[in-house]
Amino acid sequence: MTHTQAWQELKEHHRQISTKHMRDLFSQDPQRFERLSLSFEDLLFDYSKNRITDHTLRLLYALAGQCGLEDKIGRMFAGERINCTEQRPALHVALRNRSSRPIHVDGEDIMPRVHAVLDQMRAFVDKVHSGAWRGFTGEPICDVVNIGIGGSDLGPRMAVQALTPYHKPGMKVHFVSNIDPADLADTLAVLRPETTLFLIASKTFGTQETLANAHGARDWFLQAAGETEHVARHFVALSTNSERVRDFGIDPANMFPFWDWVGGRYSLWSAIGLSIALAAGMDRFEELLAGGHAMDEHFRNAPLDRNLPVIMGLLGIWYVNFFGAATQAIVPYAQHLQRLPAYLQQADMESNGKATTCDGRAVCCDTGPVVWGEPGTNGQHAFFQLLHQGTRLIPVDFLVPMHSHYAPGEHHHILLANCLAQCEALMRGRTDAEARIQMEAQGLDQADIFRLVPHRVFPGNRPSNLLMFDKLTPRILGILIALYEHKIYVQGTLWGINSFDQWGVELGKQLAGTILTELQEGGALSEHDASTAGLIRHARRNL
Ligand code: G6Q
Repeated sequence: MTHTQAWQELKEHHRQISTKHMRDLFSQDPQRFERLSLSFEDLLFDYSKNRITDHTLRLLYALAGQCGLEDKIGRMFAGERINCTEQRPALHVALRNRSSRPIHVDGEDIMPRVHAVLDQMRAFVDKVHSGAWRGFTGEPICDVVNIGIGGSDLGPRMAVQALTPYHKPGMKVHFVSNIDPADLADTLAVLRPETTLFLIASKTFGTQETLANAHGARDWFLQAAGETEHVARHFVALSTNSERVRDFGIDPANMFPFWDWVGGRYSLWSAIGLSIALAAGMDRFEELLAGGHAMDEHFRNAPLDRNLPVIMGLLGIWYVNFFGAATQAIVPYAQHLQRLPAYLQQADMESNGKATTCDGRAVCCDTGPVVWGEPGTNGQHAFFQLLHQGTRLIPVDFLVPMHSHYAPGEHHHILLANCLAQCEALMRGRTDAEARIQMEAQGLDQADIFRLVPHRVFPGNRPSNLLMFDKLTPRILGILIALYEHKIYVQGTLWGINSFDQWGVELGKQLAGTILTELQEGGALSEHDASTAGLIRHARRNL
């Protein structure tokens, strides 16, 4: 990317535009909002409050073109092995392919397999909801516990919470991920084994935390149930690895499969989404898939300059690589999207937190930013101070529904007003003169005004996107998640990195093994640095 003509021109253009204020760009162009916003179904994407002009956009589209973005998008949908280090396709789009278009992997159309698992999920979910699936005492299931971590936890956990208004009455879904025993203990404390169903969610079925928690849950269950034959009514597996599922003691008939071409952090659309379907019903889960598919079709077909994920991805590159922005804030003005920042943190940082290009060379520019955030309005009373007056440039994505699922009226209007006010304030800031006028109106004397002006000035010119939609439905949730997934792919493609591997996570899976043995079994320590060795000895003395 850095060798393209467009990159060089963008560098020069950045020098010119970095002194321009968005206030002026707005006052010079009354049509700026109309020109720099796009609709997709009931989603309105406003990107007019960015530090861009038409020329910036032209150069960014040229950059995408010179990096072969359209070809790379086609390669993903065609099932090519774009996950170059693991030699796999990245086909989460197949999981939500609602068209009759076949998708091939090694010459096989994988769509019949995808549909078979969806049918299996529907049959199971219907049985649980109707009470046909019962626990070992004959009571119906009313609590579901998803045991998984990382991609086998964050997506379903976020989506289950997002779809709270759609939850089936009498059905509660819980999540256990952390190996800290507090997580499992707190969850089990409020449950009855007779009416609890455990979903052991693990692509590999080899993840230490998940297996330890699954064993803990099974021990807890067997203390009440006694006979291991009852495990079959209370434990199902969501995995790609049937041998390990059998070794754990789960009947492969109770396994919901998926495949190695589904990345963990892209897997909520697969059997890993069973907790979503159990919470809200299979019809709602399929609406989520349909939303994701609608965004896929848009991403595949829309021209670059009308393409939401492409525009979002390019804007992100503009800030990371030209303005030096190190982080990206995600602020949903929707309580039920509370887990969205954590979900996107993994989706983005695990995908694009890389410094090596697909062909094995070091990248020569920054890649994925730190992604973080909290829902509004809570965030306003916490970190927004730094967004407004701190020394760093932090682009913000705001998300807000127009309507609430809950009582209409003031609460939601206050929420919406706050969201719009924050976008406006970040863009406009407050000038010296405006700060003075405000303080004069408040009756402050001139000495105080003089003293306080520097503190009450806001520089503004701080960029944000606004994603505004009608209501938080399964379909719009699917659209939003797919939008971010594709944005991440656009950026990974331009940076020339592989967005679909995660060697940093694999490292974590290997590291603790030796130290665990040393902690548990004593004996001579293997080669460690002095600090680690000292800490292990300290822990041994105090365990
Ligand atoms: C996601 C990562 C990682 C993974 C977890 C759990 O893309 O690969 O977060 O999802 O480590 O792995 P398992 O599902 O195999 O237990």
